[in-house]
Amino acid sequence: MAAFDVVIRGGQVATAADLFTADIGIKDGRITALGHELAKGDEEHDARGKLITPGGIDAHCHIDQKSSFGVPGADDFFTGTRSAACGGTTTVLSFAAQHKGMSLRQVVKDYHALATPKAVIDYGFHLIISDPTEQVLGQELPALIKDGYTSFKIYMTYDLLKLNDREILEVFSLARREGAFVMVHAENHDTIAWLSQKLLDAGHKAPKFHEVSRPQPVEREATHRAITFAELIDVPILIVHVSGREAIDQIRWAQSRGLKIFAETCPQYLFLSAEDLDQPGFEGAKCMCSPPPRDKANQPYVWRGLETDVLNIISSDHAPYRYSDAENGKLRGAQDGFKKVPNGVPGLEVRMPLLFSEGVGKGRIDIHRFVAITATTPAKLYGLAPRKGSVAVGADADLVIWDTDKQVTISQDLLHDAMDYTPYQGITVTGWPAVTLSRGEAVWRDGKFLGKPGRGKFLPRALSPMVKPRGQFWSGFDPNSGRYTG
Ligand code: DUC
Ligand code: ZN
Ligand code: ZN
Repeated sequence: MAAFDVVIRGGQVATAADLFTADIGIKDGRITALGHELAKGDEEHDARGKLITPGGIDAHCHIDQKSSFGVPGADDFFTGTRSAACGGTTTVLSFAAQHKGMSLRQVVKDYHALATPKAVIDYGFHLIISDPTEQVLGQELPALIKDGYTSFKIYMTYDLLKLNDREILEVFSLARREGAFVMVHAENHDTIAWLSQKLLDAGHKAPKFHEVSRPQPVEREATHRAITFAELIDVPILIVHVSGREAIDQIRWAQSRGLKIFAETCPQYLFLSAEDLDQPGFEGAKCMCSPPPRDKANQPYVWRGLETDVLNIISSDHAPYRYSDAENGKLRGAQDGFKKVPNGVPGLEVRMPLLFSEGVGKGRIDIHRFVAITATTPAKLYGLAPRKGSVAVGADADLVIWDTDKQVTISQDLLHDAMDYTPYQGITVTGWPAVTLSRGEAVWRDGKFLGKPGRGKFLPRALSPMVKPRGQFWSGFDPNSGRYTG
């Protein structure tokens, strides 16, 4: 019997810290040896002259989830995870979304039923908390955190999802007590509602007014408010899908004061701009997501934020609504205007290649930073390390062997999701995964998808050590015990 099921020979391995040439020996889905001239494996990959990175972790994607309007997304767990794998992502964290009145436990069961038979790569769930009742906060959520659902997203906007300030404080307080991690969608709801109404009253229905209705100060204010609440409660939080300089400045300010505020951005804020919302007909809807892409001058700020670790991770926020579908797609809004368009853009498959090409290839970030923001830091923040997110003995063999010279012009017909468009159509990137391995098994090789539905495993997640409170409530007051601790 061979010592290894799989050996990857002679690649140059990049981690968040190191760059070295080694053979990688894999047994039972895990890396069991890193060395030179390892014994033969049952299967061999020749990676000489090739770069190897950890498989990507996409920590924010919406798969088989309905929008808050009840509009279903285009991808199920097969097409969603297939497209992730073909673009070098080996783990997805998707959402189990509670709507008002639903039991969280039931929501989780329902999402498992969707994912179990179809997922091609490993997956976990963040919860979305939209109805923080006593039952939910007192019983269901603490029990689910113990079962490995250690993070949850809350919304400061969207009629059917948003929490008020008091509810946010309640959720933050619970997260602190249980050691869980809260992700915050930070936009000021009433301002968006007021601006949108004014725009629609004046007859401004086109997609470009989506950005006008959600300008940067709206995101800045909500980001600041979330930071303030996190400081009061003394709980680390993560601001999701940070779009631009105004919010980035708030986050940098908070971090410089020693607060544990983490932040995520997405490819749409690096590669799209508000100009893309202003296209002939209703086409601009293809680039509508929230927060919206900003002006072009904003893009370098987002790159800078990633480079300097103000922004700690990059996720796709894959929220796939087809264009040519008047009921469940972007064209829903063609009649009544931008407010009716489901928000979101696809991006699971192109996140890694876009970042590799325009980030590493163009010298905006180095290869270590690329690995950190696409895999290692999301693994650490969301309780997946050390099993996921690096190349190390004992870790799952989730790896990408890159063809660093391959030029690809992104086009929807090359992609493997269930969409009818990509907002990145026509962008040429240099570098694409030649092989994606999930627990040692090639799920993408030389342009062919090889995975099987149902092979992906659910990942219960640990509490993250990065998410420990600093130990001091504001002014030493503990709202749980009612006592001063400072
Ligand atoms: N905004 C969200 O808040 N979620 C899904 C996609 C989007 O654009
Ligand atoms: Zn969001
Ligand atoms: Zn999202």
